[in-house]
Amino acid sequence: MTDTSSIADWQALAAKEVKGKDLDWHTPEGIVVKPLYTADDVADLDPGLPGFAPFTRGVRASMYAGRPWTIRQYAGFSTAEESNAFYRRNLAAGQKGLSVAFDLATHRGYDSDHPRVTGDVGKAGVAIDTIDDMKILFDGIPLDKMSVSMTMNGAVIPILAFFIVAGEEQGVAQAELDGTIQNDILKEFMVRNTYIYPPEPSMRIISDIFGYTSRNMPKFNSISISGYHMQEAGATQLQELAFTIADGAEYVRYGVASGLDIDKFAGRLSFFFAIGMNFFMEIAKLRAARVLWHRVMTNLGAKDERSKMLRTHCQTSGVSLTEQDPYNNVMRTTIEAMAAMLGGTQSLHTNALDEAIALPTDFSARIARNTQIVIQEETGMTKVVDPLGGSYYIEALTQELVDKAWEIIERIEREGGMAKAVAAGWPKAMIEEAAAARQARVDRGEDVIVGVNKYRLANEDLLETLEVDNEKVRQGQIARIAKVKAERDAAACEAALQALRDGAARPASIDNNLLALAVDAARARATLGEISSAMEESFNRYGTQPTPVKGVYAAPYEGDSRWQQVLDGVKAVERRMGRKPKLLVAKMGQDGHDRGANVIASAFGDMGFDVVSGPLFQTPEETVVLALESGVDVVGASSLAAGHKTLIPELIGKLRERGRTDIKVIAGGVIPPQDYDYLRDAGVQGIYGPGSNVVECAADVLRLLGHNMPPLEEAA
Ligand code: MLC
Ligand code: 5AD
Repeated sequence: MTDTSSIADWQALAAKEVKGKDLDWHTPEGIVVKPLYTADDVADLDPGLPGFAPFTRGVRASMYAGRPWTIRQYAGFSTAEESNAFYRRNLAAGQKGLSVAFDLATHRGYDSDHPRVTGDVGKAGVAIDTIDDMKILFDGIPLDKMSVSMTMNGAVIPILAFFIVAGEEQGVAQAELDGTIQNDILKEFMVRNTYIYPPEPSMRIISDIFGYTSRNMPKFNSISISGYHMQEAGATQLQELAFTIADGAEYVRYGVASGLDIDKFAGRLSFFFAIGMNFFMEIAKLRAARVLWHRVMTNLGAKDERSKMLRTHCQTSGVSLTEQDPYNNVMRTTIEAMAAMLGGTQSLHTNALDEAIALPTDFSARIARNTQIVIQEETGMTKVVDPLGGSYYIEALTQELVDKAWEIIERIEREGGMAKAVAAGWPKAMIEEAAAARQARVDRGEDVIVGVNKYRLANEDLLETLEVDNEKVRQGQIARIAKVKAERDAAACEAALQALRDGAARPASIDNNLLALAVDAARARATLGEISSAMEESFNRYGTQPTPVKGVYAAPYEGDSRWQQVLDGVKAVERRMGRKPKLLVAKMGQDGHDRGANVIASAFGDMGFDVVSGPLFQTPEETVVLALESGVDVVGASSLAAGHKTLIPELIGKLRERGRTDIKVIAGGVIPPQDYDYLRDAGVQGIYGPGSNVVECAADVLRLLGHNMPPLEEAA
């Protein structure tokens, strides 16, 4: 044992070595990480044993020594045929579980022939309109043997119904279906934005799914309570942890309130976390999550140990990957994958190196998958359970995260639970503040990103990326919808849809379960759009107005000369125009990724621009109307779901039709460099990909507005 005097000796020696420099690390979580941890830091900590409560060291006694985590790569694009072929190639090459990514039209409950989704069909995932698409998606993949995760939250009722009926028509009983449905709406309202209905009916849908699956699908995980998207939206790991556990507690309360016995459904709740670059913090986060869930479930009255066991999927962080020097992403993903496994995940997706600009190709998917296979099969890392257990640092950090997250969870509980907190908006605001602060640290070079704000290459090679011809996919989908509609028994289908409409209009009960009614509609060949609208008649469609945070981006720039130059530039333009320069931050199509748009709106607001934050899910026409009504000088279109080549040219066309070529259009987000010329030819005057410095973007915009803005080099 180290005694106190020897720690004092160490402090003296270390201080001498670094000439008094402060070695404490103040993390965004508000944790002060010390340069050394010793036995003193863990004197009263006992992490127990793996497989035993509170499961700090893992939910299974043998963990990966008994069975490695599931290599489960999230994928989907274009048509069901193409995605099915991709899945089969990946399974043959060592992937172990499936994970379906749907396109945004599907997420939002629209069939591919709907006028609002022309830019989205088949783009960010696979287009699914009918049970026929779902059957093709799993053609040759036996649903009683393969566990399938489906990331679906908005259109969760039709998708799960299609899945059940696809199994049925393969000859697989519901009781044999193994997999997970994401079904986590609270985080959609907070960060991911693929909701359809308002919160209250959305929560009813979740309870209905808990009820149905606990009665009919005992092997199926009825929810994947997700922190992943919070971290992607900018949350600190502590926020991700606390909000996710609080979400879980809320779902359990709703399930119990709907009449379910807690131990009848809680064992099939699962979780999903992001794993970013703060290696040890991520490992500690997964361990802390298990401890917290055990505590929460004990407090909620669960008796069965399986109800208190936090089982989780993890995905390496998309937002940590870069467009610049993209091979660095392979290293980043490897580090993150190791954190996920050392934290004890049950299932893992490793991101592809082209993450920042496109969906994976066969090549990039292979490298991503092999990252996990190499760890599992070449390194011996799976042979020992929780190899970091007992590390002074890991155990102390785990405890600190437990304590700090518990404070946040208690605040949420005091205020009536997560649904209320989400409605009040403060968790979202906290995450947006963290996102703006992080962007400022990156733009100022305080948080290093290799190849972006340090060691940047003078010339970048082009990566070959996956391109989906969404017009072709859309036409194919429209033809299949027409075929299904022509061949079905129209009266039977209408009767099933009417039963669903009636069911949505009446309160939930064991005999009035929306999923059961939708399964009947799926059997009768109703489309996804029809099933969604049948419920929408009673539930309505939900929308919100973005409210960017103020002052957070600006704060660290106080006294910075380049910052001042931009502020002066904005003032000069303001003097010339007689008003502030005005920017519309536009989100078109069904793309709900709004971190970038919100950060831009906050930062430009802080720099003195008059900013209009457009609502989500606009058509190009609606965006033009808003731009004209608001009298903006610049429209900045933020696109992260590959709709840019369809939606932005349409926007420019509509501005031209109205003779408003004076309004500048710029674009930002996930846009492959291969598409830059196409967009410039269409009239886009500035393109800002991931890794762009926001202050320099503003400098560019000032130039577009005719201000003589000096380049960065002349700032000082
Ligand atoms: C595991 N098992 C063991 C064992 N380890 N048995 C004996 N000894 C051991 N050591 C058993 C388990 O108990 C289980 O059986 C079976 O093996 C499978 O193991 P698992 O650990 O449950 O793994 P898995 O089936 O992969 O399930 C993992 C999960 C699940 C519970 C986390 O929910 C899941 O797969 N989630 C994936 C979610 C996902 O892919 N999401 C993508 C989101 S992408 P039994 O009988 O006990 O079940 C996204 C991006 C976006 O969201 O925004 O679009
Ligand atoms: N295929 C593969 N990965 C995807 N992601 C999103 N959509 C797809 C898809 N269709 C991944 C990216 C993204 C995260 C949310 O999921 O890594 O950042």
